[in-house]
Amino acid sequence: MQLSLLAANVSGFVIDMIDLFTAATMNGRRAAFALAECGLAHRVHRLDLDKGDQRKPEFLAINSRGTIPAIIDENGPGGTPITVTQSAAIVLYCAEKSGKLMPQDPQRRMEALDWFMHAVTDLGPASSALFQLSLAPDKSATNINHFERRFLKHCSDIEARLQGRSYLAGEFSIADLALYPVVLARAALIEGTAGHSNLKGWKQRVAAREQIANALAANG
Ligand SMILES: N[C@@H](CCC(=O)N[C@@H](CS)C(=O)NCC(=O)O)C(=O)O
Repeated sequence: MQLSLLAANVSGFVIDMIDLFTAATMNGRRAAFALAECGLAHRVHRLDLDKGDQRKPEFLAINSRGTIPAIIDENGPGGTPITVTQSAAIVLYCAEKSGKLMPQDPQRRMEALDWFMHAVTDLGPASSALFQLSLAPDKSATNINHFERRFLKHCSDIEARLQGRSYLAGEFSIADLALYPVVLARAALIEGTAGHSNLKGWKQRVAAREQIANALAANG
């Protein structure tokens, strides 16, 4: 990990540049996709989690919890620097800063927030539980089956919501952005499960979005 200059300065003009500290994980991708979809200029600092970059003093000075993602925006609210260290908060920060990803219509806006929370507080933790089980010394088939069924129950709710809709709030929003990295992380489980055709179609639509595809190709 290399911490470079936090604000680029060309011919006296400060470029509005955000520093992203990330890795190719569900939460890291969420932040990378948000910056890309919102068209916010950013520099990527990749951390090697296996080598423990997240526990190095220079990164702990950015996020004392020692987890990615984190962003530093030297040109934060009121022109003052800000650090944001939760993937969902980074999505909201990018949406607010850019005016993108949040529907203008009040009804749709609330729906976007509702499904955003579903992705972040229901599907995300269910996926993380499966990840933790894969690391556990005792890989109990009963436990894995329990959490897979829990994850797929949430997928069924998404499936119903996508009936007759291209995106969760009718237009591409924070909700789809937050959900996509979770679906990527559990792609094998979803693809290996019969049905869920709305969800599988949605996954293809999101994958085809230029900014998402570019961010995935660049950052993994
Ligand atoms: N709630 C946080 C979770 C962040 C998190 O757990 N990040 C993981 C990677 S996805 C991490 O940095 N793990 C390294 C570690 O815990 O040592 C978020 O959504 O950003």
